[in-house]
Parts: sequence; C-alpha cells; structure tokens
Amino acid sequence: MRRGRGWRRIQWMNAELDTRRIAAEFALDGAITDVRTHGGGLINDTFLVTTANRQQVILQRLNTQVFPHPEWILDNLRALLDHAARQDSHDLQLPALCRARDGRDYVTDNEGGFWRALEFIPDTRSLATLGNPEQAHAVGLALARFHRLLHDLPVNRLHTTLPGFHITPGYLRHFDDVLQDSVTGHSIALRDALEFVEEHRELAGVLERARTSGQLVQRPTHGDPKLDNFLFNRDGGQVVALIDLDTVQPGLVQVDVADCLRSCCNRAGESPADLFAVRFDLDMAAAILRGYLGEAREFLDSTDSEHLYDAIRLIPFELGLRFLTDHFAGDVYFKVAQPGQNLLRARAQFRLTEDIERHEGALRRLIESLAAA
Ligand code: ADP
Ligand code: GN1
Ligand code: MG
Repeated sequence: MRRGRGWRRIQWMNAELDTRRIAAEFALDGAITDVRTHGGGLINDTFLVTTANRQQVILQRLNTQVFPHPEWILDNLRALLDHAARQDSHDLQLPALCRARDGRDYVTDNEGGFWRALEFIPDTRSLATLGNPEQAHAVGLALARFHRLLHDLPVNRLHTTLPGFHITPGYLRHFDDVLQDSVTGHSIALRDALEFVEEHRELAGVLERARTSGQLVQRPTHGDPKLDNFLFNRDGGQVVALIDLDTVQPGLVQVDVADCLRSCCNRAGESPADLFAVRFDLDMAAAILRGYLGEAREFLDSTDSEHLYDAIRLIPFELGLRFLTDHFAGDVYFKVAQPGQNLLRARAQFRLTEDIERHEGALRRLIESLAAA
C-alpha cells in the first residue's frame, strides 16, 4: 500500500509525542517546552529537550540492536564520571547523567527502547571539518587528556559494551559471510571496493597480532573519537568536552588516535560529493599528533608509538570494510539517507587508506620525531 504525506505526518507527530512522554519521565527542571532531533550520529537517536526554566538536556534512545546490554553503557559512564570526579583537576568536561523520576538513570519504553538523558554542555559547538592546525592541535590534546584521565582506571572495571568492536579480523569474517549470502549485482564501483578488500586482507590482523603477542595492552578507550564528538568553545579555539561515551570500553589507545585522524584529516567528509576530493591532510595529522604525543608521555611507551602508523592505516580500512559489509547486508547497522550511501562511504574510506599508504614515509618519520621529542 502507498502511504501518503498525511500518513507520514501523523507517524511523525506520534513519534514526537512518544519522545515527549519519555522526556517527561526524567526529573527535569520545569515543564517541557520543546523536543527536537539533534546531531547526525549513525547509530543512536538524539533529541534536544528544553524546559520552561531553560534547562536543556540531550535525550538519547540507544540502539539496542548494536548495544546488546545498554545498561552496561551506563555502568561504564558512572565508573568514568566517578573516576574523573576523584581527580584533583582535569581540563575536559564530560556530560553528567540526568536522573529519571524513579531514581534510576535510564528509562525503558514499551517497545524495548532504552533511553538516557545527559546534561547539555552549553556554549559549545561541534565542527563539521577542522578549519586550521590550531584546532587540530586542540583535538589531539583533548584526546590525550581523556586517555590520561582514564589510564589509571583499572581496565577490568569497564564492561565491553560492544563485543568485537575494532577487532578487524572479526569484521573481515563477517564480511565474508555476508558476501556469500548476497545477491547484489556487482557494478564497477563494487568490484573496485571488493578488490581493495582482497588486496588488504593481510593488513586486517596487524593490531590483533600485536595485542595477542603481548606487545600492546588494552586500556580504557573512547572508541569513537570522531571530530563531531569533540565540543569546542564558541570561538572554536579550544576543545572543552568530549562526548558520545557509549563505546568507552577496554581497547587500544592507538585505535582511538587512528579513528580520530581518519575522521579529522579527511576534510571531504564521510559521504563526499566527489570521491577524488578525499585526501589525508598531512598538516592536520601532524598538528593532531603533536597535540596528542606532547601530552601522552605519562602513559605511552616507545612500543605504543611504534604501532601508531599501522593503526592509522588500519582504521579507515576497517571502517570502509564495515560500511561495505553493511551495504551488502541491506544497511542494517549504519543509518543511510539514500540507498548506496554505505558503498560511497566505504569507497571514501578506501581512498583515504590509499592516501595514508602514499604518506607512509612521512607519517612514520613524524611519529618517530614527535615520540622522541
Ligand atoms: P551519536 O552517538 O548519535 O553520534 P552523540 O552523543 O554524538 O550521538 O550526539 C549527537 C550530537 O549531539 C553531538 O555531535 C553534539 O553536537 C550533540 N550533543 C550530544 N551530547 C551533548 C551534550 N552533552 N552537550 C551538548 N551537545 C551534545
Ligand atoms: C558510528 O554513533 P556514531 O555515528 O558516532 C560508529 C563508529 C564509526 C562512525 C562513522 C557504535 O559512530 O564506529 O566510526 O559511525 N559507532 C558504532 O561515522 O559503531
Ligand atoms: Mg557522535
């Protein structure tokens, strides 16, 4: 049956009413005056809620297909916030959890939805792309401050909220399974992407081999430090907060650094209008690494930095593989605005990987000189 515009409007109004009802279950200051969708994340649903007393909170429905135990996310967040509160001083704000009226810090709905609300950090902005190396330096510094804040939190205090996250060989196995069951015809774009994966199979295990042989250790990590999860002050000169803490779990700090670089140094974005515009911006990378490594001495040793280049090359490949798998699987994991977007995203990450490979010598020299400084 074809549904018209009127039907879609009713659906939208019902969804808005449901969201308001959920928001009202949190202990907010004043009556709710506005609820609107917010941000452009690919996994959860985010809303900005405003009350008559001008309180603002971020209300989120966590994606329970992706996070099998959403309550573990809150356990981790509490562990992280308590740990941060015990430090004498730290230079990074983290969003506090809002209580629900029943005293818990989450609300569930009748359809199995899992909701939580966070304090809105005011007077900030997130950037779509980095404007200059000073901003890049501020991002690197903030990520190092986050890692430093957490490095003495015993890693076994954290749940693994997302099993298999950033374990590249596991993504490759899943890709092979999905591809086997797929009936999609193979266009030139698809054939190129498949060929890229074939050429990079060996790369997939590079960090897992280092981890299982004991060269790299797991520590508390952010898991998703892409550019829009760094909140800048109004003039865009400093990072004041790091948000989107759902993937905080045991992992490799090298993966965080690499994920941050693949997001910040690709100024054409994740769904570029022109694939040929995708580049790895070496100047931005240098500024981020300078900010990060300058601050990270307390918890990084030389073996840690030796694996940085491998991680920087691996993570865009891994993300491309995840996007490509989702394209074959029917866009079941990453939200898309139109069909084919996950294929475009995959191709963009693969181009980024290629550009990183072109800069291998320069990147290795840069890391070595900054780590030795
Ligand atoms: P997602 O997991 O979907 O990426 P985020 O937690 O990153 O969701 O939130 C989406 C966007 O909402 C962010 O990029 C940011 O602009 C805004 N946002 C989220 N949390 C806060 C907060 N506590 N204070 C201010 N803005 C926030
Ligand atoms: C997802 O939730 P969001 O949009 O911040 C994904 C990340 C990817 C990112 C790519 C839990 O992050 O791993 O790098 O999309 N998060 C999860 O934009 O899978
Ligand atoms: Mg986000």
